[in-house]
Amino acid sequence: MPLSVGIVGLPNVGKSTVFNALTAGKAEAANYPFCTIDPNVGVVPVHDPRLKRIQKHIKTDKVIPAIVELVDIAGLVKGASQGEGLGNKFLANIRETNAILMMVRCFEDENVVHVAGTVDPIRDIDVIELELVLADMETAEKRAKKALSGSKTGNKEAKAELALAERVVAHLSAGKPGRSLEATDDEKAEVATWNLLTTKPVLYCCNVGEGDLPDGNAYSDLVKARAAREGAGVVVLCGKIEAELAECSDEERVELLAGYGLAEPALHTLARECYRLLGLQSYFTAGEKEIRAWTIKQGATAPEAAGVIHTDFEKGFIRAQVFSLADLEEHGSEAGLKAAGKLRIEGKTYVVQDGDIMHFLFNV
Ligand SMILES: Nc1nc2c(ncn2[C@@H]2O[C@H](COP(=O)(O)OP(=O)(O)O)[C@@H](O)[C@H]2O)c(=O)[nH]1
Ligand SMILES: [Mg+2]
Repeated sequence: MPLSVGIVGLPNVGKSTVFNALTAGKAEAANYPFCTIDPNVGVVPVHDPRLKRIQKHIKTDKVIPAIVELVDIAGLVKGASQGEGLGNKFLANIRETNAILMMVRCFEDENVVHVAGTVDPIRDIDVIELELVLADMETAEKRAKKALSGSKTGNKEAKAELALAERVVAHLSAGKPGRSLEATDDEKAEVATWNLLTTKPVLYCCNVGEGDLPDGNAYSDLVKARAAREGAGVVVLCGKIEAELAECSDEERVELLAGYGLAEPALHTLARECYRLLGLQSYFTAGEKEIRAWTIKQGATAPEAAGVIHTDFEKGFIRAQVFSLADLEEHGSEAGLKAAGKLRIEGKTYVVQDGDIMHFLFNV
């Protein structure tokens, strides 16, 4: 199961607009056999400028980017945790994802109804967060109840879990999300197994008006300030324009982007940020047949990285040959790298760095 990001927000904030624009690049993602059929689940290529830079020095037939999986979750409304507007079902959909992309309406448009009547991104974030907190309280209270019966028999572990669950309930009762709970690493690992909604990492996406690019507006500034306090990331985009950019030809795109003062579609940034939000990073393989980005967890070792290509590569791992993009650019080719002593040999304990270019040696 690939890790996925759920797009969460009030109705009519631009979730589906952005989801559809993101998944419009189907041709590229079609390389992937697990490309999903569900209309609410999409596979999005992670545009990585490093792939083009590698291609400048290593001629290849095809370039395959990494992908990230996104889920378009139906809009939540106030009362969702009590079942309002199919809320329970939508909260269950969020539970199946690994991170949350919180879409926030920062555009004025009298033709697009706002469920609360006015544009107010901070209030909207609070409404959504409260529903997630309430759903988590139910989960944590159930945990506490279960641990309570276990602790009555004198079970030490159950006692510890009861204390932890009670702390989590108190924290949530104060309206705070689970991710801001102060706890030891062990406690956090325990809470992670409860699969709370508010411990999932969050990225804010401000959907601003066409005239507000590239920097956003007063509304998105409020979201940025909040995100900074929480240590969360923010991407500013205009859903309407991104939808246009996804549809048009390459030449038109260049012109449109320049007109709005954008270096690239904001969706490229968004996909990269989602990837990072999931704790993922890429290493590359590069040869005549293909240059490809492979997805690993941050902190993965060389054999684990090899295992992403094929389990046999992990089982029979002998060593890896590694070089960096910077060194490739300096020395121009693998032969040049070799002559300069820049082809490193790494063993089983090597922790792969984001952007490493690797060959694996293995036996089966
Ligand atoms: N003016 C404007 N309208 C937008 C923008 N993004 C989405 N909309 C409109 O807002 C409405 C709701 O969008 P949708 O993506 O379906 O919202 P969802 O309910 O969050 O999935 C649609 O009529 C969109 O055309 C935007 O950036 N600017
Ligand atoms: Mg929608």
